Amino acid sequence: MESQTGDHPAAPRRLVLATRNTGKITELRAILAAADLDVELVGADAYPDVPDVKETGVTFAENALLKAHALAQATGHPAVADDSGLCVEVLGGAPGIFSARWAGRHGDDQANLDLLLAQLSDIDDEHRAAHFACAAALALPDGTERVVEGTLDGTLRRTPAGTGGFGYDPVLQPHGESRTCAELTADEKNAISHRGKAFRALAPVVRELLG
Ligand code: ITT
Repeated sequence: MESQTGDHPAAPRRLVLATRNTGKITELRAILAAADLDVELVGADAYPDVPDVKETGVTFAENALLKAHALAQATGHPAVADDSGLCVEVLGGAPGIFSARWAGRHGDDQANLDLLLAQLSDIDDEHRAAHFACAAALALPDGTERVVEGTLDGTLRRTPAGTGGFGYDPVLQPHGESRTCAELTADEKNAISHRGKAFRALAPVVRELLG
């Protein structure tokens, strides 16, 4: 526990980000920094001995809470986590919680994207609606928990475009945009993204619970 006594101002509370996905860490840092929280943000990589938690939940919210609680318990610090994915209408919401391992190997973005495009190759443009979804969770070592959600609606391109972002960004074109998420700047994506919305909603909760 950081000292809060004496004449020195209290050190900022440490907040651990429960992810090893570098694309996400970059986005979360920017989003939480913009919320101007007096916290020291540290990625899960700062705790290499803490094992990855099994994502056994069946919803984004359940998995986000699992990850946040596991890290809060293991580190003794408040932890935030997200679980996110792409939900394709014509696939009944899949890949959904399986987005990171859709082609079999967890985190193989290129293989996941190639498989999805192949599966949708016969689907006409008007039936290619999809959205990104994100649940953002905060867990404290004492078991307190909060979870909020955000979405980004769009349609799926037939061919990838852009080099920014990660995952399925090169094929998701947000409604009202002529570019894919991978063609937006980081700030432009954060302003409209599922993760941006969820973490902006979580920021006041972090402020309230961490003081
Ligand atoms: P952590 O569990 O360590 O946070 P992860 O990559 O496994 O990292 P998720 O379980 O939340 O993260 O899976 C999210 C997957 O959904 C991710 O691998 C992408 O394929 C996709 N995804 C989520 N958000 C995305 C975004 O903003 N842009 C593109 N693809 C995204």
